[in-house]
Amino acid sequence: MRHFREPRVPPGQVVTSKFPVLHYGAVPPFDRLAWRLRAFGEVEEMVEWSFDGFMRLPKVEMISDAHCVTRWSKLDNRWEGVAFREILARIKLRPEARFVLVHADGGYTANLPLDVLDDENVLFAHKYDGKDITPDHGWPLRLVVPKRYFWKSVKWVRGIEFIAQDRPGFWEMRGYHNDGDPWKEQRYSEE
Ligand SMILES: Nc1nc2c(c(=O)[nH]1)N[C@H]1C(S)=C(S)[C@@H](COP(=O)(O)O)O[C@H]1N2
Ligand SMILES: [Mo]
Repeated sequence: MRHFREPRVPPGQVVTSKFPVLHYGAVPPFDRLAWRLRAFGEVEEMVEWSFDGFMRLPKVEMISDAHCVTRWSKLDNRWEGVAFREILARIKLRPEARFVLVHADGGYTANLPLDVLDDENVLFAHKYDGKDITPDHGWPLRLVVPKRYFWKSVKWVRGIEFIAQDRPGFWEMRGYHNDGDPWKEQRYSEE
């Protein structure tokens, strides 16, 4: 499945063929037996997946573009993983759930409205271009949200916290725009 918005490259972006590595802090170690993905917050019951359990979920392949707020865009990224909607179908949300704070190993977070994540092009990816994602790009699991700047595509995802009121994530607390729509050039919040 391919998902592109028009114009294909958002304003102020430059296309690169490289795949830059960008993150705050160190690449977290991966412990296959200890690893869990947790859905919590405004849910009737917390849901938790082990690594092997998560890998048994139905997979999809999606091709999308990545737009970093630092102005590089990388087109035609072939991701494979579990659709966000596949996860959503396995969780009973409370009616209060309207936003999501996505948590990574090491404390990085990003916030997104639930309706932005509840889209057919959002997935938790474990493969890139047919191969396991490398540790520096987020192994074993990264979120991919093509409609937002790439900082919201959280690497090393471990938690999906459903919340009633929006709460800023790591970069959103440090001056990045709360919404981060590349086509609206929502890079930084107003002073
Ligand atoms: N856990 C975590 N995820 C993260 C980040 C981070 O610092 N920690 N940086 C974000 C930013 S700013 C970008 S541009 C992309 C970069 O992804 P890449 O290194 O695979 O290109 O990851 C995003 N996801
Ligand atoms: Mo970024």
